[in-house]
Amino acid sequence: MTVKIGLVGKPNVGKSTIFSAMTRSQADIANYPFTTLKPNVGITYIETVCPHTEIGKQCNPREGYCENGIRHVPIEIIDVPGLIPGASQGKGMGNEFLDNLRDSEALCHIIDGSGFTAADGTPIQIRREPWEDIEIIEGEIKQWLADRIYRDWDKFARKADSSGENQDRSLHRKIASFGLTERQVSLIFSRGSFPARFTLWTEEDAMRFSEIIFEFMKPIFRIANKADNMEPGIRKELLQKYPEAYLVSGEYELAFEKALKSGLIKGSAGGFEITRAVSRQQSIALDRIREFFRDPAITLVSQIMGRIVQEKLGYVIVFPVVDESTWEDNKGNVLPDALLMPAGSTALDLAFKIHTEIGEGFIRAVDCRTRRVIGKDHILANSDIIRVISKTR
Ligand SMILES: Nc1nc2c(ncn2[C@@H]2O[C@H](COP(=O)(O)OP(=O)(O)OP(=O)(O)O)[C@@H](O)[C@H]2O)c(=O)[nH]1
Ligand SMILES: [Mg+2]
Repeated sequence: MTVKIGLVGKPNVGKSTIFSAMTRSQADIANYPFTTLKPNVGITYIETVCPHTEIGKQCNPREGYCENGIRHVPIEIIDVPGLIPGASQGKGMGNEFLDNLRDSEALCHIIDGSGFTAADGTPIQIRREPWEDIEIIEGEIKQWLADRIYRDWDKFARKADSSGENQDRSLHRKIASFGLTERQVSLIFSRGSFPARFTLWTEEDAMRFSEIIFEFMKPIFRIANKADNMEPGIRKELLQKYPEAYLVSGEYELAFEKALKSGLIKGSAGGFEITRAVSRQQSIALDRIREFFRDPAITLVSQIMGRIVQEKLGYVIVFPVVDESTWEDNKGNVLPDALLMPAGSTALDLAFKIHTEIGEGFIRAVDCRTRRVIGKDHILANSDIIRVISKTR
């Protein structure tokens, strides 16, 4: 199970373009709403310095890859069909597509920075303020979540109230598919004051509860796409309203990736050279792309995921090994696994992630850099190389 991130937004904002740039695959892209009819699922990578550079041996990744000492750790990206006002009620492509986001840990809300699309994604000639869509679309997602929680509520409430079971436990079971722990549910539950009996809950209570859940479990990151065609005033205002928003251009990044792949250019997005004879038109386009990415306010979509997963969600990348001196597994593979572990994970959590049996038989672990023995409660740090010693191995 890897970390999953969902791309959401109204139609025609460039979700599939961003998806293609991130996953280096080809999703359907077109300037009309509902180009995407089925979710696209793909892999992108987050980058970290690979510890193999410390021991002078090349690693053998089981998943992802390693290039020039940078380990690329896979995560999953889901590009869903566009959402329109009323989506949670089944309008547009219907809310079944929202269900695809159920197990996404965070959502990237893509908005059209250029403003040349209406609320339903239809192309328009006069710019709209791009932040208008933030409330509309995010409101739909919250409503969808509330509906999922409130679905079959009466039946659930009657049963839970009469069972005498602890309320947290009942509620946890009801929303099990959202992947929260019982402790998290208790915490959310204690944050708002909810009626003492489930049968007394109103739809409003469910909405309030889902809002707290939402903030807790589905952080939203806003990404303004089409920044290549954004008015300076609008760009400034957006960043004032949403200082954490990223500015990107899926289109330019995709063009850059393609040119790089075909060998037309060499180097980074903001500093590439053209290596072959190109037409004047191509040369102008490439210069414009290079210039665009030189702007420090612009982020590469391929780097956003690393920032979100590591900096915002607090994941650490941990390398479990079997041999503490060679950093190999028992088949001689050097640093075979790079595992993403949630913030605050312990050595015991790692043991369970490797295998339930290893977790159950946990004896102690070793920090392979310092060769120090660590206990089950030891909190893992980014780039830790850990050997777990367990009754089963
Ligand atoms: N100027 C500019 N246009 C872009 C950019 N990204 C995408 N587009 C254009 O926006 C249109 C929509 O792109 P898609 O990627 O199909 O949009 P989508 O959000 O997946 O749309 P749906 O699948 O209909 O929900 C296409 O014409 C793209 O070429 C960008 O960064 N800049
Ligand atoms: Mg699409």
